[in-house]
Amino acid sequence: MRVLDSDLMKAYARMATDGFQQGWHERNGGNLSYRMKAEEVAALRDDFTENGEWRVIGWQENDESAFPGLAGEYFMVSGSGRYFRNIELDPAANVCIIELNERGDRYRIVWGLTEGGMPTSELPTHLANLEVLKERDPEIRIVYHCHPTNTIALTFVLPLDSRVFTREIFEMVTECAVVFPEGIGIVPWVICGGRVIGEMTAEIMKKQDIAVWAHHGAFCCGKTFDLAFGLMHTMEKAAEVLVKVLSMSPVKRNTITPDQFRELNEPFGIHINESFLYEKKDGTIGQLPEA
Ligand code: 2HA
Ligand code: ZN
Repeated sequence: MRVLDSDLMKAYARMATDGFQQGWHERNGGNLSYRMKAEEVAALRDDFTENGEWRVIGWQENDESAFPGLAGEYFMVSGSGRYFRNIELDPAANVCIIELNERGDRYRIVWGLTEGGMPTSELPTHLANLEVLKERDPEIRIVYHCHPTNTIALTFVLPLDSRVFTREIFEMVTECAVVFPEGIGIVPWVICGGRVIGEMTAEIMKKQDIAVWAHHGAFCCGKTFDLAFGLMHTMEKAAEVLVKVLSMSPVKRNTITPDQFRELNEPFGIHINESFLYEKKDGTIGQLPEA
């Protein structure tokens, strides 16, 4: 089967368009990776070229990295400098499939990027995350990075603290605590494309499904494109509500209380991490938990 005719390519391209239409992918912003299933590789293999050059997987610092937990796997990833708004129009020019070698320290392009180029500048960060996630749950295959406006805006006014950021987002839309009960991890501003930010994000992904990069964007993971997109969409919706609330008042008159959050656990079959359900002294938005 041709990659262009596959359900995988269609789902990938649809997600790119959905993200672009949300306004999360200005210019070449954002990147998307998918760890392919063995049966997808088998079905599409005839469409691959296997004479591509093996290349090192380098962070911006030009050091080499290895992802042995992903050795021999195939990934669909966006191209460096490519625009999400063009992916659905011409997937083969803007996306590629890469193969990792048996040590997980070299990759080669087996499909796509027909006009030349490289996988996303965040490739090592995606692989670092996908490696941690595969270990956490082999069904988690997607890592998605975008620039969601309201979430980014909040990184200028909320404390860059996972507990506070998560709690304020949780309070905005009931659904959030149900969809990501382990909350949001926060990475302070660090240069993107490098090892430090990549490893900080992967550390968060050991337990949490979303990492916000202060003054830049967010990373999330998922088992399917629907789940990964829905996760980002849910957080960003709550962030939009919070931006609106903050534009009216620095204080909430009414909100969801810790005990009300706890009421969600049983009916929804979740366990909201208690570290987010600290007592607050008043309705001031962004207050830190009492020491
Ligand atoms: O250019 O968003 O973080 C893609 C990015 C880098
Ligand atoms: Zn970015």
